Amino acid sequence: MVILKNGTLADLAAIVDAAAENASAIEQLSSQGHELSLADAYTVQQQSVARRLQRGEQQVGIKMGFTSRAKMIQMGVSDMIWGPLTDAMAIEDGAELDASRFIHPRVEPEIAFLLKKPLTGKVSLAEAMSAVEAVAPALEVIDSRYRNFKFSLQDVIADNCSSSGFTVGAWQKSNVDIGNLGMVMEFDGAPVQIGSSAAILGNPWRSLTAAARLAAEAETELQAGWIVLAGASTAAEALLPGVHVKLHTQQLGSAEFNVGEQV
Ligand code: OOG
Ligand code: MG
Repeated sequence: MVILKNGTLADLAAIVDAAAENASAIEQLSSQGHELSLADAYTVQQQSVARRLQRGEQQVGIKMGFTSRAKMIQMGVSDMIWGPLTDAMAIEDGAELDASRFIHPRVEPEIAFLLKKPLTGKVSLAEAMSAVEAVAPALEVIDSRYRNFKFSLQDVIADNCSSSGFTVGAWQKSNVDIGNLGMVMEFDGAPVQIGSSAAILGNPWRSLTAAARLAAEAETELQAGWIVLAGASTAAEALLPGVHVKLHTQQLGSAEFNVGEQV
């Protein structure tokens, strides 16, 4: 049963959107007494992203979340989630991140796919691979709008899966074997997270087939030209003012950004 305290799903979408816009933390929807189904949570997500699009942002892809055990354990959830990425979230490789735009940002190492064909439904690994133009190392900046970065599965879905920024390194040919690549995320040259791309569902390509399945369930498709983030291979690390963040991967190159001094 859906229990909605004071208002509609659209009101909740306005609340999470405003929290992101103003970089101000809110109570979890679940602790405010809102009992959302997963479908309701995705409706809130969609309506909050619609507000961004109304302000002129463009959708440039989607991100997958909780595709590794490391992330599920860190956040205490065990189901895959997904949500849209917009152009306003993109951080140029090597650029400076304005940390004042965020509440309590964290960063995590990922793999990105660039689609050259639309993808939806139950697709084989070979079909998924043939829809991809290029692959790249990526850093995702997540910033839960909930106090203390704590949430239920419905809360985090409604909050567009904590999406707030992403950097994609130089695109590489999609025939690079990404099944088991070493990934080292450094802060000022010192490793803070070390893992393998195999931590992402055993192979990051599986995250793309899962995304295609989720798109079909939502009666939509992943579009040509979109970026798909496969999900983090390790736990996320809290960003610090002034820090230089760099992800090194075996074979696939690197991605990096600097955090501004202003918090
Ligand atoms: C939710 C987003 C999860 C990932 O890569 O697993 C995610 C969160 O951890 O706040 O982006
Ligand atoms: Mg992520």
